Amino acid sequence: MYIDVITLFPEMFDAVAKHGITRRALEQHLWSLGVWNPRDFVEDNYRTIDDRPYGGGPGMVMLAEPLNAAIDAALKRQQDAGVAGKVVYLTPQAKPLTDAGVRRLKEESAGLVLLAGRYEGVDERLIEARVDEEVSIGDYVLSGGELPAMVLIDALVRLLPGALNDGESASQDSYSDGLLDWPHYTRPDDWKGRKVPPVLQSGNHAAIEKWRRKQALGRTWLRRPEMIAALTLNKQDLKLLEEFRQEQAQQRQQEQQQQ
Ligand code: 6GU
Repeated sequence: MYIDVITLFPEMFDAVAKHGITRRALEQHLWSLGVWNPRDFVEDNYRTIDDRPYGGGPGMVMLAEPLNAAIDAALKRQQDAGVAGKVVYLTPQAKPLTDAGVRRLKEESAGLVLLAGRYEGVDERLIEARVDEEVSIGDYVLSGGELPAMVLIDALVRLLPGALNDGESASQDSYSDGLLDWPHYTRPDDWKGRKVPPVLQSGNHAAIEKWRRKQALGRTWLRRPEMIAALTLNKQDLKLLEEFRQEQAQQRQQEQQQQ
């Protein structure tokens, strides 16, 4: 996958290029990263990339032309590699990204040009003329599109075949099946009086699998009921969820008796 980013802060992208799973995938050539600073596409001595908004008001607006030239350079890198890039603008004025949205972006295009804005925004005419899609990462405001672009990059790269090793990919499956993950434990088996659930040390793999499924269903029901409502659970899952509810009610009773 070809990813190019238009940003006034190219060094920020060291976070994905030089660390962790995204770095390893970059070294394996599963993806490539180009970073373009619109300032490098400005002729004037001050290298101006923004100006005051027409109509007045606070803040500054990014100029269309330096962004336009940077997008051209980014698309040329992708076209030279035989990839038709799609231009994505990271902005809080869009629908928030979902697991399905990340998978769709990955399938739709082998090339993405991510436009990370700063200040109050980008001249609307640049968006009309050059942007194919707008993406937000959630309903809160950040100071720029760089962190959202890196969130999108991380989510995309994890999906590329070979990016995760066997141990890493198991945990990934659990969100794509529409459920939250089950709880995890490691040594010691008693930490400050808190014990590991005995079933996990039983060696009974069927029982462990059943316990994990029950916990995933129960957690999702407790924390994200709307996710459970979106699923059609089979008989076995319905039974597990019912067991979880009963165990949970028992635990609450016990806690009340202790008080
Ligand atoms: Cl994509 N950009 C900014 N500036 N803030 C955000 C966002 C994007 N998504 C959520 N908040």
